[in-house]
Amino acid sequence: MKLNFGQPSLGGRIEVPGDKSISHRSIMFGALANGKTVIRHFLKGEDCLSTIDCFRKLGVEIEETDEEIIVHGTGWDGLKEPSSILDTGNSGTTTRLMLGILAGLPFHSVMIGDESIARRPMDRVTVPLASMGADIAGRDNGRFTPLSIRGSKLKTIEYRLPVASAQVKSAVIFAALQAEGESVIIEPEATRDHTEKMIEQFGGIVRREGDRIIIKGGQSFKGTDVYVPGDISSAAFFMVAAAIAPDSEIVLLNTGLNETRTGIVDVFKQMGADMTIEKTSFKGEEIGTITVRTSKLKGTEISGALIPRLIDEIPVIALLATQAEGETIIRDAEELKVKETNRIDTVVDELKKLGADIEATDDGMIIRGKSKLHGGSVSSHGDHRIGMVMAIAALIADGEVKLENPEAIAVSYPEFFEHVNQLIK
Ligand code: SPQ
Repeated sequence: MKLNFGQPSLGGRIEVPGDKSISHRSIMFGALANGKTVIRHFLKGEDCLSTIDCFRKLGVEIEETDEEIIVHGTGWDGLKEPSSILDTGNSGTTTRLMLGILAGLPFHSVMIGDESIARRPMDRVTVPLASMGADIAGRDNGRFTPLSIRGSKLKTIEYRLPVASAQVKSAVIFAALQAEGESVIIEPEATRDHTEKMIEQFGGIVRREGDRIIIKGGQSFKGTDVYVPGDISSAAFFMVAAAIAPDSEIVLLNTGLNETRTGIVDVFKQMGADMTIEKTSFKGEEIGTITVRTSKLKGTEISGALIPRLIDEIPVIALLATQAEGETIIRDAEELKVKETNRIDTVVDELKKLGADIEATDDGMIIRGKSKLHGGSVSSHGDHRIGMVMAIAALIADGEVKLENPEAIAVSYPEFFEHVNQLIK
């Protein structure tokens, strides 16, 4: 795809698609609940469609209209042995969270994903699940897909997560919900808490005591209405675009502002961005309007407890940092190496091709600004977030950017280029 925008100003109001993490979980809880769940502003990206497909194969009726997704929940007991392989596509969330669900169900299932999923570690989930009694086999001792899951009776667990991961936490929560008694999960750093919030939304109970999450097994859920807020991880691309393009202002309506996801807002403040936030409503998840204008930015340091609160935004924050005066240092972000691609390497390599002064470190990157970006040939490497970073970089680049494999963007933001075109003044 040839991107030749001519360094435009940007302006306008958009609502980004629904939050990917919340959309996945709304299908999962909707299926596990008894009765009907109606989901509005669901993300119809490829990843969440994979989750729908897996639950259909487990016997759940799911209706799709333009406005809503309706899940006819079967309850835990109503899920059926799938007669074909569950294909989770490119979605790490689907693969890992489904493992926690399937581990305790009384049937056999097989799960497979795409080439990127086949490279991503699943032992971070299969190891704690095995200690709860799960029977999961897979390539390289259960480390990689394809995986075969034979449902078994699960025991409780007290588990300290070795990495700050909402996917591992959520998989263990799903398994703990099926064990008899109380399980405790201890987080090294707080990660996104959509699973916990959704347990409550569907009528269940979860306790949080400091860094301990306490889950009682044997809970059943009741179908409900879910509104999915705009995904702050998608909004991030346009927050950055507005800050770095000349004479620009972008308003992002109905964006999710859950505290465990707003690390990027903190970074914008640290870097001196011209941004306002207005909280508009609260229903299960906080929501608000984010407005960003062209900004004079300064470099910053991003590390520690902030990292899980912005892990998926780091690639686009790297682009932002190329347009800030001084040095930006990102530390403690080794987790980036096990995403759809090794996002430390892919973002560093691709931004370099457009003239950025950026270098990879063992656990993050160092970016020196401010650099003038130029045209060039880059690739998404099949990673939706890298594809979108490069398209936003093309907005400020002097010259044409050729983007290879832009299709990957449909994983989380099918309307991305429509919104880019709408915002060009
Ligand atoms: O679902 P997937 O492929 O893992 O998606 C990513 C993304 O960039 O969209 C990561 F590659 O988001 C993860 C996120 O990084 C979604 C997620 C969740 O919904 O629980 C949690 C994070 O992953 P992790 O491994 O830190 O728990």
